[in-house]
Amino acid sequence: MDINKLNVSNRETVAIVGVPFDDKSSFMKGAAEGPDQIRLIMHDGSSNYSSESGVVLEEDHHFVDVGNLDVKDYHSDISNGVSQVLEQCNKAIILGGDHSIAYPVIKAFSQKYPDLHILQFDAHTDLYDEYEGDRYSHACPFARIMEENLVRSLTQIGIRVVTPHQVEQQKKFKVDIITMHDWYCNRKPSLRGPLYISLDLDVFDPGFAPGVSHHEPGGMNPREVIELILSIDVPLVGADIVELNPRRDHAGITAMLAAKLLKELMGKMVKQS
Ligand SMILES: [Mn+2]
Repeated sequence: MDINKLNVSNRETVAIVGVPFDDKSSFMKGAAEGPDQIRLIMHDGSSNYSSESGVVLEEDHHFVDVGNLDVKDYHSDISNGVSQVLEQCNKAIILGGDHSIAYPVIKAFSQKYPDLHILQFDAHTDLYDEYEGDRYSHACPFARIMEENLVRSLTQIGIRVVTPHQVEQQKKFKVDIITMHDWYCNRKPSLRGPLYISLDLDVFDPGFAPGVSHHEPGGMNPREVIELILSIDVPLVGADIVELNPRRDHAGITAMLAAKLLKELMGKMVKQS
């Protein structure tokens, strides 16, 4: 990471930070290759930098990519790295990496934004108290976030895998879950700000996003998520895009979707500033 790149006068510039980390993936490795793959496809010349919110994104003006964090210690390196970034600017988007990074990332955000609300797009709740003996597995980050009271509320959308243990955790932490079925029946999230979006690419149907480690059929389509991003009417201060596994992708289809979402999230942030 090159923090000096953030030497910009405008604190509303959006920082992009990569976290190439998949040590906490339970099933398959590869998500560590996600950040660089998203950059590669975003800048390959096949598309431009316009977003559907009407903002044409300019690098080093609207956004600055500070590169990747060097992660040796899962907790301190990620959390301190993101804190450093948030000292320089007000908004950041983190490219994962597996979903375990959300815990140290959101810890850093919560120090800057004590009233943070989270909207999590995911097939899974990631609320396990522990998974295969690891309390920091990518199946657990939102249990850690909620038990440490890091945020004011957690809303999950797209959920389609729920175990009895997770139902208990949902009740304990008062998580608002909009299952895929609820969404299909037109239940919409009520959003509050400052808002942080945690976007696990497995929220999408595997037909749209095969490049993830856990395929869960019956998911969202890209249009639905883009429309939801466009409809946000509360301050959006941060986001992550996680679980891209380039080893499972086909023709870069999932990486391109991740790059598109990155542009839409940046477009929304820039438009609000
Ligand atoms: Mn997931």
